[in-house]
Amino acid sequence: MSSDPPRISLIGAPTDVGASCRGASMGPEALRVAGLAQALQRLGAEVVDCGNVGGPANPCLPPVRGFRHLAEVAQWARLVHAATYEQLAAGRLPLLLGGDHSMSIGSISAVARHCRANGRPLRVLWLDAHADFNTAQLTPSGNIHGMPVACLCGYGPAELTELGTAAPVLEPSQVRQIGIRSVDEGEKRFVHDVGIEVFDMRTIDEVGMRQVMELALGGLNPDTHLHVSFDVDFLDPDIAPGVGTPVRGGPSYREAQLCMEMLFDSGRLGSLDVVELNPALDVRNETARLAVSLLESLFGKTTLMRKSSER
Ligand code: 5AB
Ligand code: MN
Ligand code: MN
Ligand code: MN
Repeated sequence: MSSDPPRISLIGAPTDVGASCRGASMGPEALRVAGLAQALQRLGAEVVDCGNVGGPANPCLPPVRGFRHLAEVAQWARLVHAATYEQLAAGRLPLLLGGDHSMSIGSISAVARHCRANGRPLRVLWLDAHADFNTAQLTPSGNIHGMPVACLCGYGPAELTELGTAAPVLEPSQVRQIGIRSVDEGEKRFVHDVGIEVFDMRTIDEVGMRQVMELALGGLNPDTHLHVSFDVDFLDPDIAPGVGTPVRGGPSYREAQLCMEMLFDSGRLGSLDVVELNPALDVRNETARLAVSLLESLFGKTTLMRKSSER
């Protein structure tokens, strides 16, 4: 594994047009206030804060033909795609600060385009309470933050499936979902039919986070680019209340830390989204501070010195 310090570019995407509950647009600033850049620098990373992408405001309209704010979500996705691609092309690790989860359509399409251009395999780990695999026909809400995985796999409108690279952006076989515990009825069948590998909470209960992570990270090539899409509602809401769509029964503090530590140990992290943090629902920014603590583990913080043979 290369021991070069990571060169991280923070990119804020202050949008909540993909959700019905407002407030995720304040997520980037809450993560900055919680000391994200300084925490990463303490671990030896070189960190540049690129500031925020400036997209359309939230018009607060009802869904139209199964989508709320489709034009605005698509515009944010294009802007996030461009900002992410620019940092990848410069050889840096983009760390997207959301924003609701629809912005991952922009970041992950840029990552896929970058991997295609460089002939590198891509794997996406989706840490979330939700499968985010709805379509306009299946969605109970019209909220596009419940659709990004489907869009990335080619199921969705052209403005969300064709972003800078040929659709589908992802094959289901490139995706692993972890922590899932809320899937809508139609979505459940669709996830099953396309064959996404899902490590739901029951699996984590039964075999433990360690084995789940070993399986989710299994079969990576030395040059695989790993993208982690971290929806903060992955965490149990008792420890992470600052999210718009909480679901009880998520990973504990310790399980989440182990998940992050094992992601670091993979040595493959190439890009990252931190999404769905909603400071309007948080308590004294504690969810943002928890996210920063987890990102410290993701970027290599350990309790003890580790022998090189343990990597
Ligand atoms: B999130 C729900 N499945 O589609 C829907 O937080 C919730 O990005 C989606 O995972 C949650 O509206 C989207 C009920
Ligand atoms: Mn999500
Ligand atoms: Mn979620
Ligand atoms: Mn959510």
